[in-house]
Amino acid sequence: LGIIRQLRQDFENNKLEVWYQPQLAFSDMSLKGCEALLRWPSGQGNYISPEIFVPLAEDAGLIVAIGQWVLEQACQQQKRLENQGVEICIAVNVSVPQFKVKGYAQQVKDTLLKYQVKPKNIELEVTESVVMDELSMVIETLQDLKEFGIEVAIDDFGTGFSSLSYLQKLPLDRLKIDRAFVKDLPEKDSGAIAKLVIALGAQLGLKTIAEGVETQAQADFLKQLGCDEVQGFMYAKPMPEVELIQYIESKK
Ligand code: G
Ligand code: G
Ligand code: MN
Ligand code: NA
Repeated sequence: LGIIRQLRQDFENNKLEVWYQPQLAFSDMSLKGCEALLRWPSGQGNYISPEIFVPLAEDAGLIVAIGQWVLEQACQQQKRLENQGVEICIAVNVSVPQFKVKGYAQQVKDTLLKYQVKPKNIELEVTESVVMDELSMVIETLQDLKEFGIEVAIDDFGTGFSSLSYLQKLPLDRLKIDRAFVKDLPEKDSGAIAKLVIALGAQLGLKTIAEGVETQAQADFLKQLGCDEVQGFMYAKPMPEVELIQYIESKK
């Protein structure tokens, strides 16, 4: 079976999973949100990496349906947690083909309304490739969603090939510092880049979140530069819902 046929079949048979990775405030290490991350089980507790199958699903157009399903899962998860007294924002990754669907903004709004999720509690993560693809269309869609109250983050910031000019055109709330710039901290060159991105965020009135933080030295460096939030294996790995609830309980 081709990998796409298998993916489509598993998606239709409800075999895909959404895991959640906590995002914490540097100020008090409180839980601010979670990033929703797709997981495709391949048997015996193994998973095929989204880095492999997401690009294939994008090419096959399958990401449109899967992406909508992830959003619905995230909305339901957000609501379940809120009903248990834990109000956090869930971030969802959005691919280029999803933006190209006519009426995408309305579809997102309808989904949030369906699950009665407050727009500020859902964040869309877009990469520079989304922005590069069709800037004016993306700006319009994001502005529409921003007016509705949804949060918008730039993912993998600094790793694409776009100019910085889009930063003033997009209705952004957060910059996500890619783990490529976190990995070698506090080494000199990555230190300079992390410092620049955090300062840029502050100047533009955007929050900054560092991804891929694995060591205390990296965390200390980022915190001291004024980075707002952190997401990384040092704090918590992506986990299924049951474990997320245990994690939240253990933090109380
Ligand atoms: O979970 P992991 O860090 O292995 O994810 C690798 C990449 O897969 C992420 O950088 C992200 O861009 C992508 N990814 C994970 N889940 C989703 C999803 O629901 N939609 C899209 N478009 N990409 C995702
Ligand atoms: O590109 P995007 O930000 O969407 O991807 C998030 C990916 O980063 C997820 O696949 C997640 O598993 C991974 N990730 C999150 N924290 C860490 C970390 O501390 N170290 C490493 N190596 N990967 C991480
Ligand atoms: Mn992401
Ligand atoms: Na990233």
